[in-house]
Parts: sequence; C-alpha cells; structure tokens
Amino acid sequence: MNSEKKCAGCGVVLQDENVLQEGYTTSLDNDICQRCFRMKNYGEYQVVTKSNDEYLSILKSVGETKDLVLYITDLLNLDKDLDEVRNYISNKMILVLNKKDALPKSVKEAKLIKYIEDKGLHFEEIIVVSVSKNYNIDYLLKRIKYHQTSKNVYAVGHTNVGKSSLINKLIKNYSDKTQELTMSALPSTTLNTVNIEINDYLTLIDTPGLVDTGSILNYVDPKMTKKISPVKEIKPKTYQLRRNQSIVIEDLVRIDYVEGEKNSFTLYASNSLRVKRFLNASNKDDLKNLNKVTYHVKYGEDLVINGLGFIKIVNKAVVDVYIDKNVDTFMRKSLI
Ligand SMILES: Nc1nc2c(ncn2[C@@H]2O[C@H](COP(=O)(O)OP(=O)(O)OP(=O)(O)O)[C@@H](O)[C@H]2O)c(=O)[nH]1
Ligand SMILES: [Mg+2]
Repeated sequence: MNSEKKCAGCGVVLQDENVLQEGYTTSLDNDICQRCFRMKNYGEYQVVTKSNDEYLSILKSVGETKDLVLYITDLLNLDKDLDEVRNYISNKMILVLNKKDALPKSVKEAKLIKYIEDKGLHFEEIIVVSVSKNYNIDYLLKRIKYHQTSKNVYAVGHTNVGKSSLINKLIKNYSDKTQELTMSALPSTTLNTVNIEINDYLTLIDTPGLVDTGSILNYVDPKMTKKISPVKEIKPKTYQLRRNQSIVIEDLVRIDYVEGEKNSFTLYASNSLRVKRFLNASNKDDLKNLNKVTYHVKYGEDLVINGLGFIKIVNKAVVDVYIDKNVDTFMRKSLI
C-alpha cells in the first residue's frame, strides 16, 4: 500500500510494497522507512540520487511563502556562490555558518562574518554556529523569533551542511518531542520536506539539500567520505614549498608547485587524511593521470577543493592541481 504517511526521518512517503523503492517499510505502522532505520541503527547508507529538479521545485515552493528561511552552509565548504539561492527565493533569510568547531579555535567569528559581509550579499543576519558543540544555538533561536514572519521557518542549503542536525538540536533543546531526523555524513540523506512543530509559535521545516555535483564527496566511497568529514577541530598543516615540490592528499588530489619563490601552503582539511610531500616532484608520476587544472595564484588566496577543504597559499604562485575531472576547485581571497 502507498500511504500518505511520510517518514519521520527523511520525509519520503512510506510504502510497504516494493523493497527496492524509496520509502519502503515492513509495516505502515512504523514511523520511519527502512533506509532511515538502517542509517540510524547500523550506520549503513543506501545511496539515493535525487535530481536537483525535485530540489528546485521544493525551493520554489518555499519561495512562494513569505516565511523566514535559514540558509545553512558549512564553513569548511562555504558555497562558491552564496547568492545562488536568490535566483529562486526572495524570502527573508538568516545565513547560518555551521561547523565552527571544525575550524581552528584561533579563527575569529567576527572575521568570518566580515568576510561574508564584504561580498555585499543581503541577509537579515549572519550567525556562526556549531551544531555538534551546541554553540550559539540559543542565540540563533532568539534571532529566529525576532525575524520570523509566521509560525513556519525553513532550513535550506546544500546537502551535508547539517540542516537536519540543526533541527534535531533545536528539537532536543527546546521541545519535548522525541522525533529525530536522520543525519549522515553522506549526501542526500533527507529526501523530502519534514515539518517539526517545536512549540505553538514555531514549526521548523527540513528540506533535502541541493546536491553539489562538484563536491568530491560524490566521487569517493563511503569509507573515504567519513575520513574527509572532519569531526574534530582541524589542525592546519603548513608546508614550506619550493618550486618542483608537491603535496598529495590520499589518492585524491595532487598539487604541484610549478612557479614562484619559496612559499607557504597551509592545508585546512580533516586530520584523518594522509598527506605526502614530494621534494622532487618531477620524478614522481602519482595521480598525474587525473585531470589537470593550472592556477595563477595571487597574494593571499585559498585554493578550495570542493568537499575536502582548502589550502591557504601565502605568496604568488603557479600551481597545477590534479583531481577527478568532476570535482570543482577554485581560488578565492583567503578566508583565514
Ligand atoms: N564537525 C561538525 N559536523 C557537523 C555539524 N553539524 C552537522 N555535522 C555533520 O554533518 C553531516 C551532515 O549532517 P546532516 O544533518 O545529515 O546534513 P543535511 O544538511 O541534513 O544533509 P542532507 O539531508 O543530505 O541534505 C553529518 O555527518 C553531521 O554529523 C557541526 O556542527 N560540526
Ligand atoms: Mg538532512
């Protein structure tokens, strides 16, 4: 039977007929689908590929309301284009910069906020939080109350930024509900909208994330995904490189320092990743079969590797980056 009942973990419509299809559960009396059950209890993950069309239609329906939107993003993987969401919705928006705990403690919040403000984008407010550490969540709730235009408040953003985790934290901190949204280190965990009534004045609505097709997380196995996702404060690794030297991260990316003076490269990525350094790169062919992109780096820029982290390069340089052709890399003004 196909019911109208939705899975309390990921929002998919429940059905008890086809094990192979989304929303399957052994009994419609259950509150969550089998996929969520397995993720929650065994940490097993079953890939679902959501088309971004479905996501965009959800986003557009959010845009038809006048409700407040929390636009959530991951500090370690700040969206290249934070303004993209404005193409679809013009709602009042709070920008929530999540996963502060993953950045080194020395990074000042005010600096992060100013970095975004300098881009001249329009948000009601920019708030730095860490859902895992329960940091600034009280403040966020206060500001939600201040800006909300109705009972409903939406959480939107790319996959894996922590939308469901944030709502779970708000449920836990401020309601007596026991419902728990499904969270995972892998993309496309949430499959449809899920409404959660926190109290008489506030209902939070979780949405599936926009799949970032340029993220490295789409092109590695689940084991590597876990390695890539930082759970602890990152200890930046600094390498003093001369030309013809390289850094290689796992078997994922190789960065050759091609042209420039002695230079400092600081890697901000999960501590679990294995990093090698070649002192004489011309002798080594590792990963040279991957797609090559050349960057002319200006003074004080980051090389961003979408989904993995970034490398702060202090001085002018020419670098060759070897990486899976589907993974986005780009240069930006240094975040830190
Ligand atoms: N380090 C760190 N990790 C976090 C934080 N919040 C969430 N995460 C992790 O980020 C991953 C994704 O969390 P989810 O809540 O499933 O993300 P989502 O945005 O709902 O993802 P989709 O449903 O796929 O769109 C999980 O591995 C979480 O544990 C945080 O504050 N710090
Ligand atoms: Mg989710």
